[in-house]
Amino acid sequence: MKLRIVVCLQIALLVLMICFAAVALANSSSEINLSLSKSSALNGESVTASGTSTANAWVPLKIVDDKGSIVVFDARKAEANGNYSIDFIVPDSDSETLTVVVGEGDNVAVEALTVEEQSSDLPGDVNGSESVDIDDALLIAQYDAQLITLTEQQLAVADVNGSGSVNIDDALLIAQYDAQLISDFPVNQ
Ligand SMILES: [Ca+2]
Ligand SMILES: [Ca+2]
Repeated sequence: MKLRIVVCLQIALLVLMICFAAVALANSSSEINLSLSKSSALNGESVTASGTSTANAWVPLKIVDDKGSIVVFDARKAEANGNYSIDFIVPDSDSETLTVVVGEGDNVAVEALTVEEQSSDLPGDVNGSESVDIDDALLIAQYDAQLITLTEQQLAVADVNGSGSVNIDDALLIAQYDAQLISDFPVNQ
């Protein structure tokens, strides 16, 4: 069922792209260009895509994640001098890199946007979710088992007992906190 929806969406997308291509062929258009206000951003941050296109023409913008799914779609009209500007919010996604595409048909411009890791100063919040729960404990357990690596920032918040190292003791404290057996961490006391 889910697959069928995906296939339908892909067909719809294809039809849409063909329509855009047909419109682009019908109108002689100026070459579009694109620049982003930043090349890397956090989820939820605002980024501005701007550049020049055909005067008074609609500029479609889409953002594609690293699995090829469109995660943002928007369109703005270019001004009489061809300038356009589109603000978008970096969507919540697992992608490390998003591809920003403006224009239509074969007149498109593409820029890459790096999604920065969420980071948090909250003791115990290893995954940067702004809350401390069992997911954070699991990350530390995986780190302790040398299955994953953690960034310096993550290691700093992971050491909840203030021992100077990050290991299963910290994970256990977070698990206890998650189970409401303790209400604070030694590092906060
Ligand atoms: Ca967390
Ligand atoms: Ca520790």
